[in-house]
Amino acid sequence: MRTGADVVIEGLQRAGVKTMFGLPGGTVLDFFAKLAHAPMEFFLVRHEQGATHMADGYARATGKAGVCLVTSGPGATNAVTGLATANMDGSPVVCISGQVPSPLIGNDAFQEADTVGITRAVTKHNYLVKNVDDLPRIMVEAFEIATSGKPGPVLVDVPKDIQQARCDLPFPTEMNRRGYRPENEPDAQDVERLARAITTARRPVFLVGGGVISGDATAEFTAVALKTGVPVVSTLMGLGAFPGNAALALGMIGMHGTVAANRAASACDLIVSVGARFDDRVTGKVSTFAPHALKGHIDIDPSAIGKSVQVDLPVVGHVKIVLRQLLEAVESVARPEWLAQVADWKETNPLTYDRASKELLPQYVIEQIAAVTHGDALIVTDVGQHQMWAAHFYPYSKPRSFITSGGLGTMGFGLPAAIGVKAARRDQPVVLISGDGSIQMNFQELVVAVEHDLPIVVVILNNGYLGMVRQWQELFYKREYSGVRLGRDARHTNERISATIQAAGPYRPDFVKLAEAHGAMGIRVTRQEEVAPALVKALNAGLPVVVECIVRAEENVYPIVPPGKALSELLQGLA
Ligand SMILES: Cc1ncc(C[n+]2csc(CCOP(=O)(O)OP(=O)(O)O)c2C)c(N)n1
Ligand SMILES: [Mg+2]
Repeated sequence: MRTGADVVIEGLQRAGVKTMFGLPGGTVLDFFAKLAHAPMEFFLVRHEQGATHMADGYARATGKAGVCLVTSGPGATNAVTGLATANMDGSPVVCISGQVPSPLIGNDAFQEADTVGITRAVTKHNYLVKNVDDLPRIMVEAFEIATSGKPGPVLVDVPKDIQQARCDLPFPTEMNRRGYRPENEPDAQDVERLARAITTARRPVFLVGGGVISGDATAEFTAVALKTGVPVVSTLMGLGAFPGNAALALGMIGMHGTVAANRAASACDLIVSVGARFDDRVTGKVSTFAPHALKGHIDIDPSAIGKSVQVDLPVVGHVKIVLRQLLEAVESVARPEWLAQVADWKETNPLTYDRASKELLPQYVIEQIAAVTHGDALIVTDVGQHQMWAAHFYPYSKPRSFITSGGLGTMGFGLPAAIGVKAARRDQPVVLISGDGSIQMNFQELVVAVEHDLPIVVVILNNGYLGMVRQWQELFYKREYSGVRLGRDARHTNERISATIQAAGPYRPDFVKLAEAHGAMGIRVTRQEEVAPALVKALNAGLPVVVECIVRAEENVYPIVPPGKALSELLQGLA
């Protein structure tokens, strides 16, 4: 007899799924019984948040849907942060969750949670399956919705009785759902109007975002940028969409953007977002964003247009199709003055740090990672200062080579995401750049990398702090440190810190021992000259390695645009 559980497994296979991440429980045992015979690699995680980030990492590295499988109640609620993370960054994740038997729904049954209610706001779409005959259609739709239009997570909640019920219906051959039709084809007049604006602009800028990467349109974007000769600024999510070493590349814009990118945005007369949504970390104070510029916006998601900034030249469509048409419609225009101006900003304000220091600085570690991997690794990050240094000091030249939680900024994303990335791209070196705070949020997943022979390199930039928060307390809260000291006595007040650090004893936890306890290798690095050899050893070890780098504690990320300020008001720090 073909059951609902068979339909789900068959649906996954029809979607080409070969890898799944999850953890069982009472309401998904029917799936797991079938999974035992399915030709798929199953990664047993240690926390369901890990499963969602692994699926998300897999999806970001490949563009294909990443799949996770969790049980009802606490399994599903543990998955919420991962779904929200994928949702904010437009990553195609399909999450199958078990649910208590239909007759018990609403009874506060054991391990019951209103999973569709809880996840509605953090998924692109979700389903509670009420009739087993809906399942073949829902499985097809789930993958179609996750991967089309603006990609995003889809959750399918399947009550236990539905998993066990008989289903004889075939899978539909194509999706036919009223109300969901991504508008891939742009309006020709909109494209024409934008092309004319680009051609006639005197100080134009492209703002490239993650949509160019998820839309597999980096070649098209590069062609348009080169043909038009328009300088390119990037969001965090857009890094890798345009070669970082190109003459037209001005680097990242926004709160931790480069001087050149933020000056260019403030001075331009046209800014065209290509797959970026004018997030507040990008715009700074919205009323002051690109004050002299017409705004163009290419996006597959019509609801993204005009959401935070007023858009003059909208184009709704698939970025790849739009850019192909734009390439035909735009003209090459020489703008020697503008290009000389941005080149000067770029040259006189490179991203830098205290290079003369004898101390081990976090930026130095990232430069060494770049040197040792020849800028060719897949870099995954957590969230904090280390994430911004990873954005600044590693040269990204390929799409899907920088994988980070941008929109939600989820600490704990990095390690499981790196595992998902490595599971998808075993041929590539994968380096996670994490912080001593973030890594502790999902450290338990390291054992999954060990068990599945995924030799990732985990670099922990240990500054003894929730560093990004400490930086804000230093710069914007008069250096009143509170709740940010890690590893040593967290009660130390600011004045007592420096005096008591040495006396306070060793950092806890001991990351080297923790790595070893998980079956990985652990290396601690405290001096500059130890960094490159440790990285080489880690990259060649053939097993997961944690490289803990004890870096200067109170180093700051510069430039920084203070919260609520205009991009033109960025602070450059001492560097
Ligand atoms: C789950 C979660 N909780 C809290 C925050 C707020 N937050 C942003 S950065 C940061 C500090 C991160 O510390 P660490 O991982 O050590 O990185 P560092 O900034 O020191 O490089 C915190 C607490 C967050 N982004 N995510
Ligand atoms: Mg830290």
